[in-house]
Amino acid sequence: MSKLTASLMAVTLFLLSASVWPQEPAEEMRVLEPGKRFEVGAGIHGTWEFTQRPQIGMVILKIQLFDDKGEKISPLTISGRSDMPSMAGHHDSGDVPLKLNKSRNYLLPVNVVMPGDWEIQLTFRDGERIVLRARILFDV
Ligand SMILES: [Cu+2]
Repeated sequence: MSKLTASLMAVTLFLLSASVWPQEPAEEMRVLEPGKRFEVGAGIHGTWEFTQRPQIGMVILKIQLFDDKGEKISPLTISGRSDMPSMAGHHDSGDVPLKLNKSRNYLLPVNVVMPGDWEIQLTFRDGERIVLRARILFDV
């Protein structure tokens, strides 16, 4: 192999390994602040809110994604898993896909069965690829 071929291959491998998505260490899952936009990466940002103040019973989490022009977009799939951190596993919903409605809102019903601290772990995917893992914390 010529020196030129070898260096071209090295450059190609470097470019292939460089991702447009930020790396998100699983053990430091980012907390998404209420009412603030969060960066997903690759020109996508999002917001989240509950459709009403969280209370005992079914609450609906709504997530919206936007491009850098502020247009609402829906290129990703999102799943969410709710539980109480102080009672880990007791109310684990399992990983549930958010439903995309006609207004391009991603919706997740969360069954809040008791008062206390709650967490929703979110996974954002582009096809099969995980592009963001993050969590939402709230108290009821
Ligand atoms: Cu509990």
